[in-house]
Amino acid sequence: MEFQNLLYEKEDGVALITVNRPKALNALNIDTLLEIKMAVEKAAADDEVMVLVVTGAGEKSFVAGADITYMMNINALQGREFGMLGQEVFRIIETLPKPVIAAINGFALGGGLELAMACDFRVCSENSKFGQPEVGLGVTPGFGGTQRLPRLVGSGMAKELLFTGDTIDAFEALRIGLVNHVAAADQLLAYVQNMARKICFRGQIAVRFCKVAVNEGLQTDIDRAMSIEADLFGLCFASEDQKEGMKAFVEKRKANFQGA
Ligand code: DAK
Repeated sequence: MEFQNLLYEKEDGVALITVNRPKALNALNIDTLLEIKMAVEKAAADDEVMVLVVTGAGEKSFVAGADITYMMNINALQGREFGMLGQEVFRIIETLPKPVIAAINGFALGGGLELAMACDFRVCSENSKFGQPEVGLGVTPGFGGTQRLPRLVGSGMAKELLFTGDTIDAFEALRIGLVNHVAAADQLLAYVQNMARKICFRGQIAVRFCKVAVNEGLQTDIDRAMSIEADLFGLCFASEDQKEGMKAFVEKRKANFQGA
């Protein structure tokens, strides 16, 4: 599969998807969104891939938003379709049965922050900048930003960022819980790849069930959420990984999980 707007690499169970339009600071146009969808589906279908990492090409930008040069002349119907495409692609990432980590290497603005927020968690470089500047362009965020930002940082902080369009730096993003870690720019990918590899050594069925339990549990009431957790916990006992994990513990050795 040939990609024009991104790079796809695979190493040691980790698929690295790099949005690659550095001249436009990796802004998202329709083709790029469609390629992200294809790359994510390719990684999802590949049994050797256990974790996905999403990043941006160049040293300056993760993704500086949806492509303003495309959006400036579209009509309401095209705007709706563009928004729905971004929402669909990001929802695929959010619900993918494999962990997805955003390695944010610079600007994560507008659609770029929305892409990062659709990932399971975020790690950024010290030079990163975050914001939802859409109100300065006369639009609302359209790829899930009004919904995921308050879920991540709370409604007051989200509304401040959405209403002002202000940009915050890496350490403010860390403080408000938008990112989990800040790494030196030249260490970012190695840092994230280490985290990804650590996940690869765990029981993959259990990892995937954790993602489902968190995602689905957050969408429902606590009693239903506990029931979802109990069902998934119970299902783990139908796996070889559970037998191997517990046997390895008793035998005082590292588990050799097969993801089965
Ligand atoms: N789109 C297109 N091109 C972009 C871009 C973007 N979002 N961001 C940067 N570029 C391009 C610049 O135009 C410039 O191109 P050339 O002039 O060289 O051809 C090149 O990238 C380098 O950018 P700068 O020269 O501006 O670089 P600086 O370091 O000076 O500034 C910056 C970097 C990130 C601060 C600045 O480029 C900037 O402010 N960029 C725009 C950031 C932004 O506003 N992002 C949010 C985009 S809006 C919806 C659906 C979707 C959306 C909304 C609604 N509905 C359906 C309702 C999504 C909205 C967005 O994401």
